[in-house]
Amino acid sequence: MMRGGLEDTICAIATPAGEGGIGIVRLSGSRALQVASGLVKLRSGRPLHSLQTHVLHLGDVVLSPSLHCPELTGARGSLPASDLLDEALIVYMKAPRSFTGEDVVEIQSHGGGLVLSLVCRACVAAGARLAEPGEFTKRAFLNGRLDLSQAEAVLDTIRAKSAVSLTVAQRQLRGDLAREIETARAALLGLLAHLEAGIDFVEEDIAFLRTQELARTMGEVALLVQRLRATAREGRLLREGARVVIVGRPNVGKSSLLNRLLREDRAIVTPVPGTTRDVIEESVDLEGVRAHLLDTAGIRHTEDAVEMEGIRRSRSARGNADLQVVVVDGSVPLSEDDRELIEHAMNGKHVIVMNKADLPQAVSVTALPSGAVGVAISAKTGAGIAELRAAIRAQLIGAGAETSDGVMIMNVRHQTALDRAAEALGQAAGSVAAGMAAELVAVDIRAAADALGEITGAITTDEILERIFSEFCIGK
Ligand SMILES: Nc1nc2c(ncn2[C@@H]2O[C@H](COP(=O)(O)OP(=O)(O)OP(=O)(O)O)[C@@H](O)[C@H]2O)c(=O)[nH]1
Ligand SMILES: [Mg+2]
Repeated sequence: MMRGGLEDTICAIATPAGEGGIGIVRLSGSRALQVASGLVKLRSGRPLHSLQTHVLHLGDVVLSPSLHCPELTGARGSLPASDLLDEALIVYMKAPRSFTGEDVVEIQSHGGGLVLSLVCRACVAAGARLAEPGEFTKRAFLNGRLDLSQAEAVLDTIRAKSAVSLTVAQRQLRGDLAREIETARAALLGLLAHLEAGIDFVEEDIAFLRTQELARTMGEVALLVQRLRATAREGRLLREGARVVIVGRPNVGKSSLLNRLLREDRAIVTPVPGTTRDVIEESVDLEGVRAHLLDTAGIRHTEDAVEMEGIRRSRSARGNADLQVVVVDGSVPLSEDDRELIEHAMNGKHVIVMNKADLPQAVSVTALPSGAVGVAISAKTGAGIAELRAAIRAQLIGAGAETSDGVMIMNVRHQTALDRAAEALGQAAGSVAAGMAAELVAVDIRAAADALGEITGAITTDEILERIFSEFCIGK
């Protein structure tokens, strides 16, 4: 629960738990300097309220004797007066030129758990309140420093596990998504203004704004919404990582391929068909895109109960995969089983791998059905692995993520808001085509504009904010 208003000065440890070279306690609010004065003495001897903004100053963190510190009583009994806790660098960022848009003081001490918790406790004793999770970022939003999509991009940046998802998050943090959404929303609000004027003064149909112009603007916005929605699939892959399942007949080299891609001997490899019985899952970075690789049991007819269960799991893993890598043994002709597996994979994203290229080849990539993406490799020597990685990556993520102007939807909340906007725009278009009254069209355009406004936070509720910021860690 978010309690407390913007008038509180809040504090939190902003660096991760555990030991580190430095650790930072952050203060934000109108009394940040005053609170800091209660525990920091500058080496220069100057008072804190005269601090130059955005400059580092050396100081000492001093604990007041009234501070209650159970951690220290065991070792030293009660604290002596003016106990020196640590030396620290202090930076003051004067409002509004700070992350939150408020007065911010950061105390950079050594990064020990006890040191930081005592600094934080001293801040509370000096009049600050402990921050809720995400409260610094929430303040940045409430103070107009960030829109909601940018605030979410802060979290995406912290959580980014691959270079591409970091790029997308950074683009969003810079406001690229917000700009596109706000342009579209402004266009819809412009239409509404016209329509409402029409409602007030003409009291008939949409004479005030020519139907053509109305349809054209709505069409443009619908196109943009559509384009953004289309990126959500790839966006999900970036957020969660792609599930890439390796399937094939027994003994074709699936586990050898997994080990190659992971660059470690993760799965057991033997010349015995039916070696792998369980699904083995490991994550790997494919040139900036995170993938969860699943090695599976070779698919064949068998009476062995354990192997049958393994094959059942292979098929089920195949069912929720984002991409199938079908491995075939290139040194023997394609079997009926191979063809079935290839055909199944070609219904979605796939790469057909002709393995064992180091042996004399019985089939080549050209023998694959047209439309199949095929790569010849040798899991044994490593030949073709780079091409395979590139092929998998290209299938998973189109060029969009790399181009500088490509805004991508990584966030489920944005996706559902866009879905609602699209639906409302569809209804509005239907009403215009059917020659319905302006009021009716206006209702749907308003709904579309509001759905877009939820993405940037122009339209928002306490529940939405609560849900978003509670996902953050404390100190962010
Ligand atoms: N010559 C050659 N042998 C390979 C290659 N890849 C795998 N093998 C051999 O093929 C055999 C089977 O390899 P695995 O990786 O266990 O095959 P698998 O598809 O996982 O087999 P199951 O788990 O039984 O379904 C082993 O003897 C490997 O050494 C390759 O590129 N070239
Ligand atoms: Mg195997």
